[in-house]
Amino acid sequence: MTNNKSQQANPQNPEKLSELKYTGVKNTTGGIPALTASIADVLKEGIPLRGTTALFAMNQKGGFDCPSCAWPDPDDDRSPLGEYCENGVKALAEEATTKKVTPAFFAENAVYDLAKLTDFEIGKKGRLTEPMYLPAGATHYQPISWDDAFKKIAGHLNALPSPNEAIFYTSGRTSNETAFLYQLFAKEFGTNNMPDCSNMCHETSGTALLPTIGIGKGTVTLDDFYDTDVIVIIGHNPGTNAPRMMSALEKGKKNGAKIIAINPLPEAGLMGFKNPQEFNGILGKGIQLADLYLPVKINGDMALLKAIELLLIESEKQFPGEVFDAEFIEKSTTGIEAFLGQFKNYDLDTLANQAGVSVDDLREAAAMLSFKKSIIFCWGMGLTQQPNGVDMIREILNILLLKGSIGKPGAGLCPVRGHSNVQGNRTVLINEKPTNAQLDRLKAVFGFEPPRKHGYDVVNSIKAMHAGKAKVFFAMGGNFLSATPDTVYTAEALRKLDLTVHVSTKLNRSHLIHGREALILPTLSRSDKDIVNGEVQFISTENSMGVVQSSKGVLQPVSEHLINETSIVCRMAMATLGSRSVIDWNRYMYSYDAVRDVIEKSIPGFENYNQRVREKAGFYLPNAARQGKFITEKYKDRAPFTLTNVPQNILANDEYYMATTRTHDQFNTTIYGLEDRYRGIKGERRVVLMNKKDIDAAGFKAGDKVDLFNYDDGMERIARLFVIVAYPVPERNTVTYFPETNVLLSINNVVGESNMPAAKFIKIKIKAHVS
Ligand SMILES: Nc1nc2c(c(=O)[nH]1)N[C@H]1C(S)=C(S)[C@@H](COP(=O)(O)OP(=O)(O)OC[C@H]3O[C@@H](n4cnc5c(=O)[nH]c(N)nc54)[C@H](O)[C@@H]3O)O[C@H]1N2
Ligand SMILES: Nc1nc2c(c(=O)[nH]1)N[C@H]1C(S)=C(S)[C@@H](COP(=O)(O)OP(=O)(O)OC[C@H]3O[C@@H](n4cnc5c(=O)[nH]c(N)nc54)[C@H](O)[C@@H]3O)O[C@H]1N2
Ligand SMILES: [Mo]
Repeated sequence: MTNNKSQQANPQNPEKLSELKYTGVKNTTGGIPALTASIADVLKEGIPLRGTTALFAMNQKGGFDCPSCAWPDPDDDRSPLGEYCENGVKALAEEATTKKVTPAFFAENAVYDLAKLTDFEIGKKGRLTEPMYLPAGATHYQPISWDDAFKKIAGHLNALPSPNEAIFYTSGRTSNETAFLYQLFAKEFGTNNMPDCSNMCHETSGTALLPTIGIGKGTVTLDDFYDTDVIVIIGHNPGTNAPRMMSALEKGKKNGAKIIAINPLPEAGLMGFKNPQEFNGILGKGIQLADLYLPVKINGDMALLKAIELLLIESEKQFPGEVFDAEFIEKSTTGIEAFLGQFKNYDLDTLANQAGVSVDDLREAAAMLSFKKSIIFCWGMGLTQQPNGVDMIREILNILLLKGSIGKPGAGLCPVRGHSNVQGNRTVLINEKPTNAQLDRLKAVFGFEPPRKHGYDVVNSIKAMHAGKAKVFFAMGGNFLSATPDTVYTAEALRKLDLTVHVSTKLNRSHLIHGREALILPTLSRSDKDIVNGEVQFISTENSMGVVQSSKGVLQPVSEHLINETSIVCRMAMATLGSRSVIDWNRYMYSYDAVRDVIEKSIPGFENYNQRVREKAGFYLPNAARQGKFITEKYKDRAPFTLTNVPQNILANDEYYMATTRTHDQFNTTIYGLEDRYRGIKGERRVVLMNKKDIDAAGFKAGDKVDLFNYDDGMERIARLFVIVAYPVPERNTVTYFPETNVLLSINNVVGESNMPAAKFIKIKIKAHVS
């Protein structure tokens, strides 16, 4: 069976609607609905026993790390009711399912036909069970032995004229141990082409912070939330994307903290919370979370932050010495004069207008901060995926520097990471831009010369594939096609390759949009028992706050053919490098302890790794900024105030800004269901949230079917068949769900400096649907 070009698989979700029910925005999260939703998910996958066994082990000491988000577990007291949340349970149900995608399934279903399904339908097919191979021109995947699969990969890699024609992607689920070996293999093979999901996620945060505070990570710990004055949550939706953060916010509030929420959407998780792990929370009224909600316009955050600074400067003039921390500024910062000097060019009314927030609300926000010294700023994709995200995060730092509110308890920066081990992957050198110091250490430990030339990030990988400069794409997890921007362009890029390889737990669209040949390599998930030499092993991960901890799966793998990710890397390395290699891959394949020993030698901060990772709650990696030491290349032991600009956002009459977000019922491209419960949107993902005034002005009605267009780079991009929902978003702002609208995001629409896709800032036009 061969494939002709006109029969190309659909890189997008099919244009079909289900049944939208809109019941209005909620104002609390958690409580009974969250509990019942999570139990329902375990039952739906037909896994009550597997599910509950696993649930009791999730996030417990000695158990496994939840495969969902990167929010930390409490250092001591963990809830006996379970340290998990509704969305952690859904993530687990998705992995623990006993449904299987077997060779028989692939024999029955052509790639072309599978691509007619929605991502939701594809994901529900179950766990992958055996390695599969798609020969050139074939219509169906067929089984292949592990040995033959590695031979194919080795053959392709070794045939490349340059190692830089291979690209090795990582999604942030991979353990520290696998990730370290994976980057080691890529480097010994000869390339730094290691794009990862960070390049779409918190690269912006790292880019903003590394040169300014000396570390590209946050500075707070969980305990800081319990004793602080003010927590600002900007561009993040904790109720859905880090639900266990809600317990920390609740505890902080009980201890007297105030919360300011800055978001174009009045997200339920910012407004109120009923703790499903406490009886009062399950049954009671719950607590109000945000003391102040600022409905900022999309990308209005810079104006908002500058307005707050302007007002803080005013109050410092009125109450000298009481608002700013003069001693801290003098001792630990640089550039205050230029920073203060710029404000002669700003006025409050203009900034308020640009932010879309009233002057009164801005004054209230500034008043909440003026006389407080312990402030935590949390942020997520609402900032990092904006074109000026790097600048905005540095502006947040400016505020904390003014207040001396960093490097001490109860205060600091909290980028809320995404994937459960995305931060750990970076720590163990999954990075397309390794530093010379990092490479020197690897060279000293292993004795080979690692490549120095920086590699491709995600956006540059896609461009390189499209330009024919790369020929082999290997993905350690993830769903590259669907997660990345400009879907049609990216699909073209992937189709130009000689070989695409995906190490995966579940079927996804990236398996269906492939190179001339393709491989799917199935692997264990976090909750599966990883048995090596007859014993269940543990791996380790790092959470959002720099704690490294062990994780040990408890479930029987769904198929005897699954091998762990570490074996996949080691066997690929042995097949590809053979006697060229100076690394003992065979040893690492059989001993995670041996891998941890070399991580310890190669990366500072992992002293006594094997011993400390076995301690109850793991260990903290060093973080000098947390102690108020800002060790940067350029400014030595001071953190700089950064001068930034407010963007001038101008729209034509028929244009809107669009932010793409997650629903409450998905993990990135894995769609758990169709219920965005907290937003009251059920049964449909193809929606566009619009302000009522905009709907009227454009002559539409709520419920109308529309097509969405983007015209960046002088070309037309179309996402067809969406339904209008009248929603409390700022005027001329719209919100849709990813990945359905990634097709509208130009590959060139990126964040300055971090080169991340600007997925929260897409200019669109909306027209009546034509079928
Ligand atoms: N259940 C679940 N958990 C997850 C994930 C998941 O998909 N499902 N994904 C994981 C990953 S990888 C990540 S990175 C995180 C993502 O977690 P979040 O950062 O919360 O991600 P998003 O849902 O994309 O959007 C965040 C918020 O940004 C707001 N926003 C949009 N534009 C702007 C703006 O211009 N300014 C401001 N201030 N806000 C804006 C949106 O309204 C939304 O509330 O969650 C992680 N956890
Ligand atoms: N428009 C728009 N685009 C976005 C975003 C956005 O907000 N808007 N967010 C971006 C962000 S923050 C991120 S992090 C990326 C996410 O990008 P990715 O990390 O590439 O995507 P995921 O959807 O998390 O990957 C899901 C797949 O991972 C595989 N998988 C799950 N668990 C495991 C495992 O344990 N091992 C292995 N090997 N595979 C596993 C499964 O096969 C599953 O289908 O998307 C980005 N794309
Ligand atoms: Mo992410």
